[in-house]
Amino acid sequence: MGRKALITSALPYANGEIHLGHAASTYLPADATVRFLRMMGVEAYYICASDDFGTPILIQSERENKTPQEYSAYWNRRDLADFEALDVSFDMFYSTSSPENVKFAQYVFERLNQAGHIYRREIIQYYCEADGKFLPDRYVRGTCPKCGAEDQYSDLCEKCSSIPDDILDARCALCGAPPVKRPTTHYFFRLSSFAGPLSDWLDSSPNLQKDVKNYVRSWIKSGLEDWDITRDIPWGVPIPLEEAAGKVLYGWFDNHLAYISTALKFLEARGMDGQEFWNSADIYHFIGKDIVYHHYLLLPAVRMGLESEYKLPDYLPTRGHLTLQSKKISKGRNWYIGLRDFLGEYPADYLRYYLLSITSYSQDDLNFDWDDFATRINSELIGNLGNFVNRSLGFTAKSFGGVVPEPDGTDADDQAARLRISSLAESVGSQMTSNHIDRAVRRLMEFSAFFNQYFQRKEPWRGGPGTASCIYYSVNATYSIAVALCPFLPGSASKMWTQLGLEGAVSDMPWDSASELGIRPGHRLGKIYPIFAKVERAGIEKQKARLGKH
Ligand code: B3M
Ligand code: ZN
Repeated sequence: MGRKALITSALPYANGEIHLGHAASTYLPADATVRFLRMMGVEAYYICASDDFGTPILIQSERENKTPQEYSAYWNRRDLADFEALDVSFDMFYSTSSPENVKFAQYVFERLNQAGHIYRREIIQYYCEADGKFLPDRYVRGTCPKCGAEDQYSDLCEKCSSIPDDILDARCALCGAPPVKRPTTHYFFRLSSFAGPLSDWLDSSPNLQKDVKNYVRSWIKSGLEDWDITRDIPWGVPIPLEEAAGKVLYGWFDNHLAYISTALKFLEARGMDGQEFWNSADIYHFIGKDIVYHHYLLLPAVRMGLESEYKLPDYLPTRGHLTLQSKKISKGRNWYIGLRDFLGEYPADYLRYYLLSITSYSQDDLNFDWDDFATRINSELIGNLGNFVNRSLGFTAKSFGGVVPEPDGTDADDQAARLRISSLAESVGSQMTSNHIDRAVRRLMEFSAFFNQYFQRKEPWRGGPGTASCIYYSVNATYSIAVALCPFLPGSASKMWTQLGLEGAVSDMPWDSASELGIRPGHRLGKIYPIFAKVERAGIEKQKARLGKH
């Protein structure tokens, strides 16, 4: 039986556009991985959805005079279009408010409830008598007790970043009236009772990141609190109990369940047994470090509570945040680059190259720097890789009429070239298998640098002996580059494929073909042109000047 895999990346809130930060920490690493796995012959599917429920989305939809359904559906479509422009290859992009996910979340709630993992408790909550509503934290504003800043959320002061226990001078965010405190019944998930099984799971999961496991263990040690999974708002999955009329599940209860419900929908539409597939596949959830708690504790505990009807994740690749020009990204201060704006100026593959080559398999933050972006694109992607590809193919077109010659002898340089080609698939692939995407990209660039030097040393333009061999190996190295580049820069890889005069899609090639001599003597190349255009410094200065301005 062949290997199977299901890959997800954190579900974007249906509440604003995708920006470079999203792309860097989860979508691009997951996309490169899934593309690589497919070429490795793994039956791999990439599943995602918009995260539709929750108070912030409800509030924003009210502000825009839309229903929360309309509002979240708008962002769902918009996000998907942006992801497609970045060549993110989802097999399915669905939503947490889909009928399938609502039903599945209710089923999970019922199962956990029957198994005794859920209990009721009365809590005290703000209530606005004028609006006749319970007010979740986001609906209450007041003065921060710590720094004195006025008009802050009751659960977050945006001035001093503290999370106030009890905000001063509380007011209803809808009508401004001071709310009262009232008791309400909430449902709690017994996370605390899963401390033992969660520790065991961390210990027995070799593919989870070590450093992340360590601090998750420290959270478990300091005691897990049960988890309030209820909201008194009209936008969410209704709690499937008569006594709970008007209450919905907290968004973090249902959102990660959409990984499963969306995968099932996708697989079953193709005639497969979704649950069977899930449980025999490697499960990957790509996340950013801010949601470690939810993915290393809540998500596995909920799945354990279902008696592992759906298996736990094998991989939770966790990456750091993106900073912009070394400063924290902030929409409010316009220190921010929307994906759509970026792709209006530069090709998707430039962003893919830059972000994938700086994203380490760690929680270290990574930094988007405009000058560094220009330098890397111009000197690495174009100066190294693009240059070699264009040189080798261009020379074949000019001096051999576009027909790959029969090699004329093999010297030590040619032997080294041949060896480089035979080890490329393993050299890049082993880094991909261990999630080190940046190192994989670097190895590919080293390969291309090697061939630039090879070409330079062989001086084929002199036309002496060995010229045909140099061209033969160089064109084959370009073939290898096209195959191995495919998970990272799929658009550029397919242009190379066409220039090589090859049919079909390069993404359908088996990964190991990157190490084969895929081009035979006598093969005719396609039309050759430079694939990349230089990033101009003037444009970069314009982009820099835009940041932070309104
Ligand atoms: N919607 C976005 C975030 O906190 C949140 C992720 C859900 S993943 C199940 O980054
Ligand atoms: Zn009010």
